[in-house]
Amino acid sequence: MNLLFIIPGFFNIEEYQEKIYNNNVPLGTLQISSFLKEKFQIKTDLIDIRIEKENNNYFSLKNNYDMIIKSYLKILDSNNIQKFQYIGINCYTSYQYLPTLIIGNLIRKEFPEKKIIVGGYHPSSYPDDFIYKNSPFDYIVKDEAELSLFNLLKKDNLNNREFQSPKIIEKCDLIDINLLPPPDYELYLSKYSNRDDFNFDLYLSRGCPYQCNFCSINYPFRTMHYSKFKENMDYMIRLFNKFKKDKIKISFADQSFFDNTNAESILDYIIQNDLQDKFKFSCQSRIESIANRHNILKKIQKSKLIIGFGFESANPNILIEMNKTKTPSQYIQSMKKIIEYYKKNNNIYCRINIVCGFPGETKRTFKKTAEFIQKNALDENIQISPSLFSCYPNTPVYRNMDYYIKKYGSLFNKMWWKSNSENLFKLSILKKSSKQYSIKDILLDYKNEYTRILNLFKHKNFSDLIIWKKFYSKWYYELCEEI
Ligand code: B12
Ligand code: SF4
Repeated sequence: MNLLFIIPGFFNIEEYQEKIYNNNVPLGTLQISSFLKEKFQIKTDLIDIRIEKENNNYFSLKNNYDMIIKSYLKILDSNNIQKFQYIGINCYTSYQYLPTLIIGNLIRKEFPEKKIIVGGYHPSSYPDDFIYKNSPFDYIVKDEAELSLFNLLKKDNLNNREFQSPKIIEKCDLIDINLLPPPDYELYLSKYSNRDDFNFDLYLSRGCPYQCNFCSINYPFRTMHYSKFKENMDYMIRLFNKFKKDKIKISFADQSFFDNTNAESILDYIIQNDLQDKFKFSCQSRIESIANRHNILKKIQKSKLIIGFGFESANPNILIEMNKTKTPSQYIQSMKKIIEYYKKNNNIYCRINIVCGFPGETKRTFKKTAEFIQKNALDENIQISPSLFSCYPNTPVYRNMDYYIKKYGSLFNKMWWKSNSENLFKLSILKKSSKQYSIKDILLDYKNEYTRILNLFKHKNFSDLIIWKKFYSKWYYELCEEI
């Protein structure tokens, strides 16, 4: 039995996005790979189309269809697709929906005997998007896929295609993440051994105890035992030595790292083993989970863990609409406390994430957040990461768009992921966040205000800033020309 995983690329993206979308290992897929290897005598391989030489993520699907098909076919051939019975495509984001369809159709046409399984965040939210006349897919697996795939491969009849139309595999029992082997990083390292620019993600929990309105509906929250973390970390270190990789960036993919009861022990482990000198660790955290934990803040400094705080906005109404907090003034105070701590301690910096253009955002609420940052956060130990709100399916915002349309006059692009003509990221942003605040106004404020603020920060990455500014300026002028 053998299974080839495919990670689709993107269409029509630009340098700015390529930098963000391509630098992580496909963690969930590698987890499935090691799990199935442990359960069956199965051989797995993986093609990461995002970074294959033949692929060009900048191509627009509309104008380059034939060329794209040619390059995909070359990639499949050179990776020996003929040798595999099962093909598993990870349609992780909705930006990869169209590439997933194209790859699926191509495989069905050129290699008709293959069984094609699709999973990931987009099929989990919209499985029906993969069901249509002559759909190439055999199975659409929703949500966490380890047990679904295990059951499927156990029962399946390999000799012929059973279904005329795809079969949806609904979520089954929750897997105990402590029973999983470490993700199959070895597969990725051996396949892309020359690559040095990616982040290695490691997770210690799944799901999230919160549900912000802009985030996809989460898996049930559960954490790994500390001993399991050690096992996975030791395995990773052994692999990095084997593949002679140093200066590796390790990101904890946990959605809220400090909600994990083992977080403090993990920091102790890093410090005791001097791992902070070998690797650059980062994670994402809620503000409330550490604001009053002085002891943890000290350990964060020592372990040089870079934390991205999902602050998002300094406007109380927007914070409530986001379901970020029910007590916005306390929340904003906690952010201030953390900033003060970082300002006084020089060992390490943190990152503050901001979301602009959430439904209900007006010029006034936008300014309020920018002013908060300028007043409180200008310091060499703070970085900021402002981004525009993208409306993904399977989020409370997308599902309840009528509420925002009625209350604020917001304007959405429905089913934006099906468009083949544009950069999908641009379509995923609201046309209007509120009645008087269109995407064009937001873009102008966003690029002007944050260019000004980012230039005030002492330590910044100039090349990233230039790429960021180029992307948003070009987009703004495109919108001006449309009118
Ligand atoms: C950690 C994380 C990241 C990490 C990367 C993690 C990694 N290495 O894969 C970073 C920070 C790099 C990242 C980047 C991005 N992310 Co992200 N990310 C997450 C987060 C918080 C958790 C995902 C995770 O690691 N889960 C744990 C792992 C073990 O499981 P998994 O990946 O879900 O895999 C399971 C299933 O998907 C499935 N599966 C996976 N592969 C396959 C293959 C087959 C064949 C099958 C059948 C099933 C299957 O089974 C796996 C195991 O159970 C989710 C939030 C959320 N609500 O879940 C967002 C989330 C997935 N990200 C999202 C987005 C949009 C992005 C970005 C585009 C963000 C951006 N604007 O820059 C980029 C794109 C990167 C890319 N590769 O394309 C969205 C996707 C929404 C959508 N519908 O498109 C989410 C849901 C957040 C949100 N806004 O709601 N992300
Ligand atoms: S945005 Fe972060 S804290 Fe909020 S639900 Fe998503 S993962 Fe959890």
